[in-house]
Amino acid sequence: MAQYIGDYSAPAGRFAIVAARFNSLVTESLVAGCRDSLSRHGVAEDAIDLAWVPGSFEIPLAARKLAATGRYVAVVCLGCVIRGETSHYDHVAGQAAAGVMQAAMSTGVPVIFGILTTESVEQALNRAGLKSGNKGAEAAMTAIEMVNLLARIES
Ligand code: INI
Repeated sequence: MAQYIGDYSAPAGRFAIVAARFNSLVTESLVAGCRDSLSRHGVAEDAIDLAWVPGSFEIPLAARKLAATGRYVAVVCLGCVIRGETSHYDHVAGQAAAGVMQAAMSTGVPVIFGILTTESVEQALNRAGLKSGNKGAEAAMTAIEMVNLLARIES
């Protein structure tokens, strides 16, 4: 029986991060956590490129463009959607999630969903480096694992 699993060793190749400026107090911490986690796993700082988009709704298009260049082994998407009093949240969060998946499926490049979807600012901050870890750091590790997994499946 073949069993495939990706480890956390630094893969060769470049990583792209796509981050939303909306709720930047939170997303800047996600970006910092992601870069820190990539570096601590052995990815060189100059092997990481960063693209800022206005909001999470815009993340999938930029992620797909970056993935389709063939220059990146993975694209990490970082954003923060906080539920408000309108249905805007559901549209933005739903479309961002579907779009990130579509970017991965249409390019074959791991495109990682590091977009927080929370009920409150407090919950978002807790998941961006306070009580409950840092979603950006988690997304970086997921990216590395997926790159290594796909390499093993392909070899
Ligand atoms: N974008 C976010 O990233 N988070 C939000 O919480 C959010 N809310 O709540 O409105 C948000 N809206 C902007 C959206 O992503 C687009 O930038 C905008 O609709 C233009 O397309």
